[in-house]
Amino acid sequence: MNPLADKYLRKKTLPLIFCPGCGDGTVLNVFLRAVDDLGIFQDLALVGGIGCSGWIPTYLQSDVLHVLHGRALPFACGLKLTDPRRKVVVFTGDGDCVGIGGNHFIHAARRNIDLTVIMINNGIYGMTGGQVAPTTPLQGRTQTSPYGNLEPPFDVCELARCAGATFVARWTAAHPIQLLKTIKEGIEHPGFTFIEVMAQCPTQAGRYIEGTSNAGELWNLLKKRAVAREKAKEIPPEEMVGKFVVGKLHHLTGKREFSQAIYDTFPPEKSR
Ligand SMILES: Cc1ncc(C[n+]2csc(CCOP(=O)(O)OP(=O)(O)O)c2C)c(N)n1
Ligand SMILES: [Mg+2]
Repeated sequence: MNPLADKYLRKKTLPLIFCPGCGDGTVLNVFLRAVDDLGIFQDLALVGGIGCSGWIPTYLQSDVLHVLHGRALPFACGLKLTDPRRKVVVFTGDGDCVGIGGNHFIHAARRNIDLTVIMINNGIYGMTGGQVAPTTPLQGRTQTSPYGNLEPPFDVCELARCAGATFVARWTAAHPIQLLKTIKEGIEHPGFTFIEVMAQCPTQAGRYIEGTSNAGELWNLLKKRAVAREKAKEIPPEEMVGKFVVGKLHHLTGKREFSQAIYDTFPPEKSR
C-alpha cells in the first residue's frame, strides 16, 4: 500500500467508491500529500457534502462530518466557529456546492470565514446518474439535457471572488503538482479559500458530454483546455471558448476573518 494511504486512510472503509479513472482519487491522493507536508493531520476537521466527491474525506482517519446535500458549508461554518483552531476543509461537488448549495456558498464566501473549500467540478451530477449541473458546458448532453444544455455554466471561481472569498484558485486533476502547492497554500490562508479542481468523470460526464469514457483521453482534454493565468491575458476571448483559466486567480490579505471577528466581539470569558 502507498505509505501515505497506509498512514492516513481508514482501512475498513476501503475500497473507494470511485469509478476507475475518476479524478476524485487524484484529489484524495494530493490532499494526503498536502496534509503530510504541512504536518497538520491532528488539526484537521473535514466536511463532505453529498455526491461522489463528498465521499473523499470519509476515507481519512480524521474527524469527518458527512452531511446533507448542499449543506456542507453551514456545517463547516458551525464547526469552525465552535473550534476555530481547527483547519476545516470541505470537499464538495459542483452540484453540491453551487446547485443545491449555491446560497450557502455565496454567504460563506461573503463572511470570509476561514475554511478551505475544495470543489471537484466534473460538470455533472455524477453520483445520481448524470443530470445537468450549473457547471455543465453549453450544449453539453446529459441525462436531463438530451438536446444539449441551453443554460450557460457558472464560472465558480469568479462567483467566489465576487462574493468575497479571499483566496481563489483553479487547477485540474491532470495538474497534481500545481494542485498540491495550491492546497497547501490555501489551507495556510486565514480566510475563505476556494479551490476548484476540474476533474474527469469517465462514467457520466465522459460518456454523455465528451463522448468517451477513456480516462486517459479525458485527462488529455483537461490538459488541453487549461490555460495558465498569465497566458490567458494574451488570448482573445473568442479563442478561450471551451477553455478555462488555471492558477491562483485571487489572493487578498488583511480582510477581516469571520470566526476571529466573532471571538473578538464575544470573548469566551465574557460570555460565560
Ligand atoms: C436534498 C437532496 N436532493 C437530491 C439528492 C440526490 N443527489 C445526491 S448526489 C446529487 C448530485 C451530486 O452531484 P455533485 O455535487 O456534482 O457531485 P458528484 O457526484 O458529481 O461528485 C444529487 C442530486 C440528495 N441526496 N438530497
Ligand atoms: Mg459533479
